[in-house]
This record gives sequence, C-alpha cells and structure tokens, in this order.
Amino acid sequence: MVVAKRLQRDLLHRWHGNPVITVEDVPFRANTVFNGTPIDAGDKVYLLLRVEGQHGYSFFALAESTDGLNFTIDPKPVMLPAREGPFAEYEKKGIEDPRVTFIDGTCYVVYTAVGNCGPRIALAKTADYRHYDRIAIISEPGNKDGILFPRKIGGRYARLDRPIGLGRGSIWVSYSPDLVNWGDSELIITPRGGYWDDYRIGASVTPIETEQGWLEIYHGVKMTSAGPIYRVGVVLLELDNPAKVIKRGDQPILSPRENYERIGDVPNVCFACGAVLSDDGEMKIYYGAADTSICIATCTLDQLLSEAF
Ligand code: BMA
Repeated sequence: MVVAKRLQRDLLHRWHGNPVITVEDVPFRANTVFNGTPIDAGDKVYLLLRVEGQHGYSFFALAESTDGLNFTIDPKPVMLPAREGPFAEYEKKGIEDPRVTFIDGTCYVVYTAVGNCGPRIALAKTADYRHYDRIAIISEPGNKDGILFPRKIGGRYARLDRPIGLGRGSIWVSYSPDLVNWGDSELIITPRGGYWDDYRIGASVTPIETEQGWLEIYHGVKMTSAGPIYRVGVVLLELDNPAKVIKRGDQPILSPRENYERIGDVPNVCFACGAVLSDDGEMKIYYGAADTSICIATCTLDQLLSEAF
C-alpha cells in the first residue's frame, strides 16, 4: 500500500505548546496580549509583550523564561504610554509592537507611538529589561514597523521602517549618525500585485546577518472580501547596501491555519516580532496570533536560507 506523505503546508513548524502566552497568563486585568519581541539575555529569554488593556490602548509587560518556551509574566507592566513630557502627545493612544535590537551591547527598543495624528516610530533603551529610557521619536506620523539593524552599515546606524505612502505600506531603509536623526531613506520592497503580500508589507524581525546577506523576516497582508490575512515571509538584502534585494521568497513561510491564528480580536493574523537563534542554528520565531496570543514557530537558519526562496 502506498501511503501518501502528508504535505507540511508551512515551512515553519508550530510549537505543540502554542499558544505560549494568552491573556489568562497575564497577572493583571487586560484585554489581550500579542506581538511579543524576544530579548536573548544568554541564560534567560525575556519577551517584551504588547498588552492591550481593557481601556483599549496598548502598553508593554515583561515575561521571563529559562527555556524560551515557558514564561512567567511580571506582576506589573514595565512601560506605559507617557502621560507627561515630550512623548505624551504622541503616545495618547498607546504604545505598540516593540522590537528589540542589541547594538554594541546596548539593548534598544523601537516601538510604535500612537497619537491622534497617527503612528510614529519611537526609540528607547533598557539596561535591565524592566526600566525603559525613552530616547526620541524618530519619525513623522504614518510610519510603523521600525527595526534597527544590529550593527552600523557604512559607518552609520540603519533601520527598516514602513511609511504608509499612498495607503500601501512598503519596507524602506534609513540611516543615522546618532540613532536620533534619520535620513537617506530608500525603498526596499513594495507589495506584490497578485501575491500573498499584495496589500501591505512591513519589517517584522531584527535583520539577521548571514554570509549570504541580511535575512529579513517580514509580514505581508493580502486583502480579501472577509478582511486582511497577515502572513510571514522572507527577503534577503545586501550586507553593505540593504536597499538592494538579493532575493525575495515567493511564498509565505507561515500562514494562519490553526484556530488560535484564525479566531481572535483580529482574525487570520500571524505577525512575527522577533527570533532567537541558538548556536546550533535552530530558530524560534515569536509571533502574535490573531492579535490575541503569542506563539512560537521553529526552523533552522539553513533551512530558511535554502528552502524559503
Ligand atoms: C498591524 C499592526 C499589528 C497588528 C496587525 C494585525 O498593522 O498594528 O500590531 O498585529 O496589524 O491587526
């Protein structure tokens, strides 16, 4: 008898313990928890979580783990929207989607500050993952999905971001001498008509430096008659000039299929926010599912580089 091999639909493997964190794990009253970015601190993995409170706006909490799989959340949030000072105007509607990058040993967090004029990219840093010092708001409104590269490129800091343009967000790169003043912005990739990422795209994971180029795991949105579908894909960028695309995966590496990705406050969402790479090349990619929980999907870096394109 010939037994048909069951086709693995997605390149990434979902962890059997998904979802890893839900609102039931949050030790204070909240609406949802999603889009957590990992902080690889060597002996521990932290997740800086986006929590949406019952009032409707988002803030950050911290989860801690020794194995990157089982987390305990701190009893109180670690970063709330500023209510006074220069950031307050721009965080009136909350702070969202943090992404962590270590540069020369300093842990930076880029997040979306949401005010009445729209989303702006903001930068903070932390020494202990529980206290955050705001540095600057680093974009005008209409921009989100800001992520720092882990080292300077051509002597300058570099970041990916997603200015919304004509309503169809694309991924751009910008440069800075000091992390505060940014410019020389260049377009990297746009949505692709007819593909899974034909409506909107944005950077998702801190770029991973490989011998072949910067591996960027991004999110792509397809608009359907039932609303958007958020999927995860990959693009490889030149190390010395990340505006140059070496190759872009035709197919997503993760699509919403499980109930926890299909059903929630925003259905049909897999939204990656960071990855932890171990010495043996195994990757854990942390993603928000349906804006309602945090999940993990795994792969090896080699497999991503060889099979995702
Ligand atoms: C994006 C971001 C994410 C969110 C996603 C799906 O635009 O705002 O925070 O997870 O939409 O709702």
